[in-house]
Amino acid sequence: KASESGPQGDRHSFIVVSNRLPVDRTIDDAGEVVWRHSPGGLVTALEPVMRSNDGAWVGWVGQPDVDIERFESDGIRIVPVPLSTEEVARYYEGFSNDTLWPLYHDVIAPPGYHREWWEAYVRVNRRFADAAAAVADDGAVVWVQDYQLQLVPKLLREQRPDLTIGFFNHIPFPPYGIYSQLPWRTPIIEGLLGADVIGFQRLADANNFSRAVRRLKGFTTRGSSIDVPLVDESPGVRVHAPIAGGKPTRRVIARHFPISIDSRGFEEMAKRADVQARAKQIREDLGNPGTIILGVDRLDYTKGIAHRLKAFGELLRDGTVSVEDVTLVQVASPSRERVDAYMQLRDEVELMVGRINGDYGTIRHTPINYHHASYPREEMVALYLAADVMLVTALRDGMNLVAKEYVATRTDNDGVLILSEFAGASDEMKKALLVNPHDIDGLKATIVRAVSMPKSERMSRMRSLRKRVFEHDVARWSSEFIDVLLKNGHSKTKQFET
Ligand code: GDG
Repeated sequence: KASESGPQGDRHSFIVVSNRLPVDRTIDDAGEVVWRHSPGGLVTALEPVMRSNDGAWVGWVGQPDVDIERFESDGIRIVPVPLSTEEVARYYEGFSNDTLWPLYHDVIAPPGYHREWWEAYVRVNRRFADAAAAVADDGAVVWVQDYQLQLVPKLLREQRPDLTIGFFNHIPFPPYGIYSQLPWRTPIIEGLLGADVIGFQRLADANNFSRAVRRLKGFTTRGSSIDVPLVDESPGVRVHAPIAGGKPTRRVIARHFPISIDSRGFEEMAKRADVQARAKQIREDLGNPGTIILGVDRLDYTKGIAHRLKAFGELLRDGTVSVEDVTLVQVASPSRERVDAYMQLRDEVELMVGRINGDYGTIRHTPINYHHASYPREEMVALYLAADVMLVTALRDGMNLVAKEYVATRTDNDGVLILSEFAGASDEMKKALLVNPHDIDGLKATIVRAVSMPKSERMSRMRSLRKRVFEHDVARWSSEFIDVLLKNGHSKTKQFET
């Protein structure tokens, strides 16, 4: 359906814009460029909508200084946005990952505020908006993803008032007292308000955002609705009831749409004989311990890895758990390795792992089986299946998909999920053992409770968790978002298949 790329052709009625494209550019042994499809949850959810609505995906290929023509990958039109080495350093590693990321996660690490990072952020957001505008058909639906692109909704609306624009924030939105530190707090709010619908993970995030809008812009908010005065009364814009005696407004919806996973996909993988055999092998290779506790995280300071290591180390020190009975497997996938805070974190975590293993290990048993590595999806699922207890101790997390993935793979209805109340997932996963990871004694008591929980309780909790994760999968998340978007969007938007 998509026409050939070219200056005029190639217009689409559904466009997803995200920092990273769902494809990886790799160079094979022969020096040839190979595109590998990387099927994350977002891609799985959006693929059907993409196909039935002539969709395109706008984003960066993940490598600096390469300018690539539009192309097709697995039926999806790919529209690459180039970034220079300097832009990667300033817009991506700098402003996105060293300013916004720590600020939006409750300043767990100190955010850096640098004007040249902000300038690059503005410049790159404009490039993404231009790229989306160039391929958007008349009245198209554009869905912008995440904190790297918060200015895109406004920049896009300015040049294309015919579009219906959605935005989804995958990370938390902080309370105003924290958000207000940001020197560029007002332009970012204005950037987001260019959207018709702004989605957040939790109700609390949406409320934090609405409060920031009231404080910084003085606009009226009612529930999830925000009245944004119309500066430019472009024809076709759906005008909401004018404020008494004031200017006409457009309505922006800011509410929560908790993201999820492709639950069936994970379940199917968990049922595969080879994956189950691998899970058994993992248990054997670990010496068949009584209990395997698992942690799986990007190596990120928001994930509370040090807190869980501290709790586990103290349990060994106290003799409450023994190295013969309990093993902690920790997968820490390499992440943002050029950002200082991440280098420091790696040192901190690896020092702790080394100390605990040195203090409590024996020739036969190593308390913490630590991996600074990234694994194929099959191996992750085998690890979930091998784990009796899944330990999620994030200090702040938009959602945390790992918690949902663990539950989806447990077709035997067994296994205990320990889940931080600071992860968005805790709003839905009430039958997990909820913890405050800052409370080390509480965390230790919860680990002990999980290790000794009777099977009947494990199963009744897991059944209820599974029900939630299967009823609310990522396909439902995207269709709910798109439904609300179409209802609140532009009148020019034509028929759209969800
Ligand atoms: C952000 C928000 C929100 C991890 N290591 C490997 C691997 N993973 C996969 C997991 C999971 C994903 O990465 C991580 O997702 P999370 O949700 O846990 O965390 P973030 O990366 O911080 O994601 C978060 C999410 O966006 C979605 O909105 O939930 O709050 O921070 O799918 O399985 N996958 C493979 N190998 C690894 O080594 N294959």
